[in-house]
Amino acid sequence: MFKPTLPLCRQLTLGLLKPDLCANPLAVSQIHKRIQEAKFEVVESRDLVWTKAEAEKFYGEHKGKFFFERLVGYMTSGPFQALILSKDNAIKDWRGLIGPTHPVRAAINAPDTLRSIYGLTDTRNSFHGSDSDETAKREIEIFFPEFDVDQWRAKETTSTS
Ligand code: IDP
Ligand code: MG
Repeated sequence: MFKPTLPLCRQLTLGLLKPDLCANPLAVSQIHKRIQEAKFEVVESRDLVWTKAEAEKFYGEHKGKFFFERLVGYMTSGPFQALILSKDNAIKDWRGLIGPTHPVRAAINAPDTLRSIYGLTDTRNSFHGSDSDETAKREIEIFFPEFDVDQWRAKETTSTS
């Protein structure tokens, strides 16, 4: 029998508060306030430090680019925070809240965004956000191996249909 299903709206994304930001506890608490105001639910949160190999693996798609070594050095420079965030359209909304990759461009084109306010340079841009459902699942499972993304999505679909 045909069973109509509503489109899945509530999404998960993986956010990172990068090491430059986490060196400043006041900034971290300001960010969490912005996260709350933007109606994201923080599903899981974890503070960690990366090895060089972990950073190289996560950013494997950028291997060979001129900024790769700098990026790996930055991401291994100190503790940072990984967040599973949930909201309708979480992927697009989180990337919207953090803003364009390059903080100087963000300051010109999207001055209210977090990278515009907190980002330091093209590399040290303070935030990460997944760019698709597939990437979100892969990235969440890197930081939260015990979190079952498929199960969460199945439950969300059932409860909204
Ligand atoms: P995104 O983080 O906005 O998705 P990506 O292109 O995936 O941007 O780049 C990953 C990370 O690499 C950025 O967040 C930033 O830290 C760094 N990066 C990207 N482009 C540049 C650049 O042109 N110069 C220096 N660092 C860069
Ligand atoms: Mg990216």
